[in-house]
Amino acid sequence: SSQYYHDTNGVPLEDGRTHHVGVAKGEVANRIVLVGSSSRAVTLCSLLDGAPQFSIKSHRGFETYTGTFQGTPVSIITTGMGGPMMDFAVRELRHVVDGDLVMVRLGSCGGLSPEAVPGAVVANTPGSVRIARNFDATFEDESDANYVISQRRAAPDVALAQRLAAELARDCDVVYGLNASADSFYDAQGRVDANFRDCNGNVLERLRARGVASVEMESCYLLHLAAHGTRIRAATCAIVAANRGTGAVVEKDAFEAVEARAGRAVLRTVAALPADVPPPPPAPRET
Ligand code: R1P
Ligand code: URA
Repeated sequence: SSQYYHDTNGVPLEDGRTHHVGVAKGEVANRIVLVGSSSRAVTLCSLLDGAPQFSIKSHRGFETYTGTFQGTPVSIITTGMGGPMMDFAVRELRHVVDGDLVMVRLGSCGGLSPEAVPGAVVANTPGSVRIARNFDATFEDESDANYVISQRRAAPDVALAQRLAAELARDCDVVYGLNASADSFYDAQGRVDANFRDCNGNVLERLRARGVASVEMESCYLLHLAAHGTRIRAATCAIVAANRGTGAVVEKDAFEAVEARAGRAVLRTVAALPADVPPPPPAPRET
């Protein structure tokens, strides 16, 4: 038919494909690695058994690659940047995959703790909080009201997060730490830009006081949706691009080498976890 899409009050489909991620049933494996960038997806695809059997790029910039890793079907999917993009990915992928879903994000992040040095990988075993610009604040001074940090943290699937941390530790410099997902790369991550009145001078120290080791933009959304979704097990980790305390930035070659090592660890993690085993009984998934 000529309708733009069907099911506007649910998950809109056009010709069986989700409207934004652009995938249909049968095209996505139930073990998924989520990455921010195309280049990281290319690196991970090079670690598969061969060229992906299926790939598609959506008109909204999502890329999906489905193949096998050591014989197990996996999908590598780019989310782009930000919470709303992760929201599209998690919801639309859940819609087209039957049964248990295992989702691991391999991101990049800023390091807040001294241990989170450039090139290290932060395994978010404690999960993630969220920090966001407060549109009800006046931004007249450096008030804590300017940025809202969630009191609750979104926790990962315990078994998956532990497996991920163990696999990463085989090949990478791993830090175990709480993440904060910000609604911007800039103001909510304490960056300074003279062109905007962000009044964010205390943001990083507030995050450190909460025990935050890393800051990026999507993990909290994935973990929170998984914890409130149907049969979704999720965990996250991110490669430190720069330490915000020292200002040290990773070398490009070193970053790409860690993407490959961490990528293999993440693929081993999703492939190894028995997806058809139910998650542990209702332990608190948020505290
Ligand atoms: C910002 O540079 C981007 O890098 C981080 C942030 O979460 C944000 O998406 O992750 P990715 O490298 O996975 O995109
Ligand atoms: N991604 C982020 O969101 N922040 C950083 O500092 C680095 C990567």
